Amino acid sequence: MKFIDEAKIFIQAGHGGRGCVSFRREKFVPRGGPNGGDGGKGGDITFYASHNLATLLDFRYRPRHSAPNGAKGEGNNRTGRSGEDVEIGIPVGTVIIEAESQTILADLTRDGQRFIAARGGIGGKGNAHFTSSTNRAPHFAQDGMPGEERWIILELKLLADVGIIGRPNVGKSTFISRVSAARPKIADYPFTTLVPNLGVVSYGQNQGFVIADIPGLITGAHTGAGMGVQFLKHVERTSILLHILDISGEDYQGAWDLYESINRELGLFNTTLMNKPQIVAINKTDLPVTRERMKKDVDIFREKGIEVLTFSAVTGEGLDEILGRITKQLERTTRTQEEQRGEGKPDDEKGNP
Ligand SMILES: Nc1nc2c(ncn2[C@@H]2O[C@H](COP(=O)(O)OP(=O)(O)OP(=O)(O)O)[C@@H](O)[C@H]2O)c(=O)[nH]1
Ligand SMILES: [Mg+2]
Repeated sequence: MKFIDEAKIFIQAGHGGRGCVSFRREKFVPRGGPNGGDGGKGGDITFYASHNLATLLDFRYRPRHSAPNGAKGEGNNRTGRSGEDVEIGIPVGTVIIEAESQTILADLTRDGQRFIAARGGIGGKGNAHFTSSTNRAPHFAQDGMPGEERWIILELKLLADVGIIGRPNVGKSTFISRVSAARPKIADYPFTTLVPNLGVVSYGQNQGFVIADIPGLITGAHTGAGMGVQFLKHVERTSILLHILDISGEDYQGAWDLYESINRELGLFNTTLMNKPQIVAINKTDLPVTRERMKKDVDIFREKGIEVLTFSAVTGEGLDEILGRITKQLERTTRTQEEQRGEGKPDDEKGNP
């Protein structure tokens, strides 16, 4: 299945039906009163988030969606039938943006969450509404109101706890395949991963967490080099980043260099990404060249106050420690978020007098 994370579509809700002009006709009643019913309401266009959907691909094939109009009112005070609402499924994590103003209308982050994106017009009133002391037989009725219409942009941003970043070929996909059931393509060339992959990791007694593996980044990615930075939006919502380094390459100039060049790209894309806590880890410790170089690299990072983990996604060495570290960091982040919201501890434990 092709992964599409952006789509521009046009939505048109149904128009309200016209009200009816009609008069009662009964035997022996020469001039009956007005009995024209109201028009029916036009159908709404509603989006709902579903865990069963993973891509916005369908919208590329079908960029226009409209809901039916309400039916005209009828005689005998009968209201016209309402146009049926149209319900459109989108993947959980999709942001709905109004194209013209670029305002975010909704962000559907929970399964089943709904948003009415275009409201159907209400039906016009029939002539039965318009009798007055001076006009007992009104010959007019209202038109229905037009349904709302607008261009909107759907933008899918995956929901994961941890985002893996790094240059191509460092072993991001190998890592996720070792710690979760995700089975992305792995190969000995850059840009093997072309779309993000999600993996669910169960670790310890906790409920586990979700990891996102995205295509590799290179210097100049923010200007479109390589796969560009478009996929970074999928790690925007993660709590932490796992930054994987590979120091076994021939063009190796020290791990700090590699680390900084990726962080620069992050910052140029979006500064909030740069401020996310990062767990830094050097992969491929099974290779002699990596083992040879890593001690110095680890020391350089330590001098700058950053602790670097080392692991081998192939042999599994060091993986457990990484998962433990991620779990701890996630707990810490959750706690901070709760504290910021003033949840968690009761008042008397907060150190208040
Ligand atoms: N020796 C060794 N090779 C590894 C290790 N982890 C990954 N590799 C190899 O490195 C190459 C790249 O691995 P991937 O997992 O595809 O790398 P990636 O970071 O996902 O690459 P892109 O998707 O292109 O960004 C593959 O040939 C892997 O077999 C490791 O721990 N040791
Ligand atoms: Mg990959």
